[in-house]
Amino acid sequence: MAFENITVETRGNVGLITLNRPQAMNALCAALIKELGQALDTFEADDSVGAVVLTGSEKAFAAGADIKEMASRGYMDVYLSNFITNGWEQITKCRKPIVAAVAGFALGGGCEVAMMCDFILAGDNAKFGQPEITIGTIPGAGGTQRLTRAIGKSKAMEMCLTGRMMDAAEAERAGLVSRVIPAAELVDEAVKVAGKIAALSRPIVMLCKESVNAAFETTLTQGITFERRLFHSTFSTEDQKEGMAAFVEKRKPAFKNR
Ligand code: CO8
Repeated sequence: MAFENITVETRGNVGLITLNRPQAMNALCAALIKELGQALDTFEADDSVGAVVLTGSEKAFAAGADIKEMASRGYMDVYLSNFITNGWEQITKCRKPIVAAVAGFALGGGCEVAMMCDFILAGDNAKFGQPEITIGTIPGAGGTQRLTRAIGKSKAMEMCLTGRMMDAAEAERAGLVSRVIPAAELVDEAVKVAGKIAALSRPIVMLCKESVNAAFETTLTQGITFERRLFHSTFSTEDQKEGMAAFVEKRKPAFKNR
């Protein structure tokens, strides 16, 4: 499939999507978001791919929604077209894990896209921010919600109300990113991590992702019950039998995704 705003490749069992609008700091124009959704759909349906890495350039993961594209839009236009909902959902609906590899700017919609992924690996030059307030609007793709859940009220409120950017070290301290990696090694490391996940049992990985995500939607008691049901269900799989037998027999498991 030919894309204009992203590049797409596979590295072993990992799908790699690179946002590629260098002239606009990877600003998320409608065409880019549509292509991103198509690429994710393709990887989701591809049995040879077990996990996805989403990255940008070393300078910018994405500097937000395309301001030039939306600047003159009116209320009825954004309301009726359901601006933002259309095209973004593939990221959060994808059942295969998506690792965000963020170097440079991840601002506004860029920070929101990174937070829609399952975890974020940050390059040491990464800068996260929700600067919408400085251009007369507010985050519109989950920034006020996901950032607050990730780093707590005080930091999220300060960032959303002032537009202050957070560097990679602060983002790691605050729990927004799982690890900081030298920017030049970021994509290779992200592909390595995603490759490790992709080599595991696909259904078990999906169940695990589903269970962690339930933590954001349920009470603790409901979440723990949900987790227990999924845990019990893993005992119906061939891969649980294989994984535990391999441990006992001191060999590597050969998962069949069954
Ligand atoms: N939209 C459109 N063009 C952009 C954007 C953007 N978000 N960001 C950068 N560009 C363009 C610039 O206009 C410039 O283009 P040109 O050369 O034609 O003038 C080019 O990219 C390079 O940018 P700069 O010259 O500004 O580069 P600097 O290194 O000086 O600054 C910054 C880099 C700090 C990233 C700066 O460009 C900046 O502040 N960008 C805007 C950041 C921002 O406000 N983002 C939030 C946007 S609003 C949003 O995301 C709402 C999300 C809602 C959901 C999303 C729905 C799709």
